[in-house]
Amino acid sequence: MSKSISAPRLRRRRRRVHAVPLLRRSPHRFLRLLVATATKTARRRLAAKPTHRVAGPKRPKRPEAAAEEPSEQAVEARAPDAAAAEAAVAGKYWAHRYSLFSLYDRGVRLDAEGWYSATPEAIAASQAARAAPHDVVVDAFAGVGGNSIQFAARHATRGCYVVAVEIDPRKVALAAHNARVYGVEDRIEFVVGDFFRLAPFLKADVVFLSPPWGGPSYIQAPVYTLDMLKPKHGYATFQAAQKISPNIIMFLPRTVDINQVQELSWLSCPPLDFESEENYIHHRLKGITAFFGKTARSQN
Ligand code: MGP
Ligand code: SAH
Repeated sequence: MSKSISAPRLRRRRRRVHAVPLLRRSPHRFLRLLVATATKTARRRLAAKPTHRVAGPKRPKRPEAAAEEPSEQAVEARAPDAAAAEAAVAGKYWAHRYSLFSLYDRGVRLDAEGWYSATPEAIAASQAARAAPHDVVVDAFAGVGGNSIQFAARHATRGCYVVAVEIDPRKVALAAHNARVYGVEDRIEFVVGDFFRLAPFLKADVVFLSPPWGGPSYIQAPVYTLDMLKPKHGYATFQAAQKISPNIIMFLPRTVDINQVQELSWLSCPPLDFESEENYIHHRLKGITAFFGKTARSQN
């Protein structure tokens, strides 16, 4: 179910950058540049985390490939509170595991936020279908990899390239692991960093935005307004993405004020093409996807 609204195109702007460490080597010049100027932010964050190991929730047996993962310690190190939260959330969302990741039984891993935030696989696949075969895609809030994996998987034979940005290094480790489970790790560059700092330095054809909505309690507000997005207002998030590309896909709560979302297209002059789509899993409305620029169907 979708509705489309046409409008003309948009203008881009740029700003300064900070950089971050990559989890693996990058064949791309701009990413090598990021490595060279890496800030110590991510390392400090890791150092501040408790390092003692506790029993986490029961997980399926790991595939052998995971044993070679360099950042395995970051995945396994859990504070007791985090482990408890993970177990509780996993319990609530366990029934959704295959709609989140159809290959769940092959060793997919999620943390607490991942369980309630990962985009269901079928929705992520339909969002990925809006990128063109050779597009470079930035997944700005990559989480445990639900969207990055589908962008990479869809264009597996055509060299689509995904840059997955995520501020939490433990989630990047989980996403990298999950990408290996899906066999698409070669098509994704994982970057630990703050999207708002990185955006001015990135170039891509399409930007995908699925920022935090404020946790599962977001649904308590009858109408979700863009100022409720985290860590910044939806306008600021959209403007950061515009520095990279006018072709933006945004995954938003089902209760979002759609008029406010459409107004984002007017942050450009001329305004961007716009389309919104309701996303259902088993006849349940899970979220709304907004498409801007060439990702809107009116342009295709
Ligand atoms: P939901 O609205 O919390 O409903 O999440 P849920 O738990 O599926 O149960 P239902 O029975 O009410 O349908 C629906 C979907 O929204 C999740 O599968 C995620 O893909 C997405 N989602 C939920 N949250 C809280 C977030 C979030 O904070 N950020 C992002 N990016 N996506 C989220
Ligand atoms: N689409 C993802 C889920 C995203 S949840 C999936 O399918 O797995 C939103 C993610 O944004 C969280 O993992 C959170 O850690 C991350 N995040 C929050 N602030 C960020 C920032 N400033 N830059 C990059 N990532 C950020």
